[in-house]
Amino acid sequence: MANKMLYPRNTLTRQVIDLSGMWKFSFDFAENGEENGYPTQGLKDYIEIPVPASYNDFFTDKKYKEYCGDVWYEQEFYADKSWQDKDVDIRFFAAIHKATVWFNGEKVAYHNGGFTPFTININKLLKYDGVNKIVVKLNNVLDNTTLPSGEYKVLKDGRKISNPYFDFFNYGGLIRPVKLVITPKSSVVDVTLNHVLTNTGSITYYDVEHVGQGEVLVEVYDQNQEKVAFSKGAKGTLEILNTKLWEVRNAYLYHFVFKLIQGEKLLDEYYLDCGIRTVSVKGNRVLINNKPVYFKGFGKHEDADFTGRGYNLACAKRDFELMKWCGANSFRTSHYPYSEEILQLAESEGFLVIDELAAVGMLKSTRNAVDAANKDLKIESYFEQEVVKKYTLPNHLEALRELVARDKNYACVVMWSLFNEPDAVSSDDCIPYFEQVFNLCKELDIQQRPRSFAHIIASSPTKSKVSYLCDVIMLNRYYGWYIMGGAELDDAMLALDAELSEWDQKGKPVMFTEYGTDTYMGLTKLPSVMWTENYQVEYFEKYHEVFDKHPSIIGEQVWNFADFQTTEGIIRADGNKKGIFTRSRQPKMAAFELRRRWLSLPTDYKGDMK
Ligand code: GCB
Repeated sequence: MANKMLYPRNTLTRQVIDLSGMWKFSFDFAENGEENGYPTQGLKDYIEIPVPASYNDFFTDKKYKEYCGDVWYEQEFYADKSWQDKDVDIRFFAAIHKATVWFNGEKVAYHNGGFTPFTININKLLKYDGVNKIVVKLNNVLDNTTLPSGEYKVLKDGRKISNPYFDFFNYGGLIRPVKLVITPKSSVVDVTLNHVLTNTGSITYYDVEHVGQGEVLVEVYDQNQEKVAFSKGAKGTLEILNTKLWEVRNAYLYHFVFKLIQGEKLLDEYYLDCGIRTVSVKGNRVLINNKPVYFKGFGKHEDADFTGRGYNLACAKRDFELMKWCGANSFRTSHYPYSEEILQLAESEGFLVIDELAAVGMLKSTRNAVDAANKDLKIESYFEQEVVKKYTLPNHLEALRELVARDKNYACVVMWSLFNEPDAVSSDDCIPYFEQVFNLCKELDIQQRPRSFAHIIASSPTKSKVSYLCDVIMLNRYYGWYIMGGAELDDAMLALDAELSEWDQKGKPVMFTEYGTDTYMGLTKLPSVMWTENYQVEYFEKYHEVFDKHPSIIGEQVWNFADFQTTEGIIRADGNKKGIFTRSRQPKMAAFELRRRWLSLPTDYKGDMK
């Protein structure tokens, strides 16, 4: 069974073994790991580093931090004889950006796309009388076909360095766990849920895919461990009376159990803890359970000291506590799919998630942030390139298939963001590209979540060629920062106001997915100047005054939750400083202002505004 997406769980019939820990590792500056026999004989001249993590920030020499090319990882394990009549898979939760995997010397997988999982069945190659060896080659080189997109530069000494078309550090590595998943030969391989609300409660339509023998049985339990619904068969419905719905910041999760049985015998058991809710768009409102919601929150990054983009559950926990303290109820997984465990936290904390693909940098510019703010942007069209039509589009569609397959059942995922700041203005060639991505999303997602992309300022209401595809318009705007900053802030607000009046006419919900200012923690000045903490506060106060006047604005997600690492350059002082919190997650002045506002705005804020 190809690429099982189900999140691996230990149950009565399943076993999961985490291979996290120190792995053998080596950089491959000469790009000759294969000639040197790494796939069959293992790594030579290796060091040991932790998995999961990005490798970049462990070292003191810049050539390792900035490394661009192939790296190698190796790990060993012993198999248990009891696995002989089971399916044994290796699941890579994420590998940046292209991965080739050898198992016991055989090439077993190639995966392109760094932020979604892939699974490899190793039954036939497993050894029970000796050690088993996994060897992985990763490549983090960016080009116009990769998601995210960029290019590289070759230095005089022959080293490559990344030149991203995006504003975050191109961290590499096995950034999420690698696990062995041992399942029975007859097992559940996929589950799809969709919910409708009724006068008496709810009906969940389910579809269970399985391999091997057995009959499917589905049970639903409430939080008191009471069985509230039950059904037989691979497809069917589950009616729940007086359903406790998953509500924003008030999540209720049901425990769905999927069993494969043969007579009295349990062949397999899998479970999902998930909320029941609906999401829809009506006029210029997004409705959760048929009630309008107002999004308050952040664009984020998976980014922290030492681990880089690596899975960091402790940091994720701190982030949720800080977001709750601010009164936030939502975030966007800018600019790539986040760890599944973060979605699980959002599911139980009742956060609204805008789930974004790594389709970022589709604007041919290594000055991304500055160009993105240029209203009259004239650049070489991204979507006119033959390579983009031929290779990037299929990569994009595959990344979308993997994302929807991975995240389709989460109640917290309420919207798909299919691109961040693409060049949607300079050529009509973006139209067929966008149509295919938007259409595939609709086809794949049984819950028909709203689809959108984050618009750069050049994608104005009159110039954007593809906004008509969006169910919700998402705007990234930097009036008062990249344009008309500082002393021009009042004029900047007039420009913002004027643009929003045009969007109001479209009759669609409009949501801010980015607005913010770089702010150096500890810097204050009266009167304010750009980069000070009090300028950041003033900027937000003024934006919010404008938002409050416009009926179509259904949400505000500040850029960014925390300061984060970027490529170095003249507009980045050790990274992007637009965080409301520092990289070590301590509040700037603006955090208190957001808390004041967001705690006072009800979830259905503007619900009755026309
Ligand atoms: C943007 C990008 C985001 C950048 C941000 C900035 O428009 O979407 O990735 O970090 O601007 O701070 O410049």
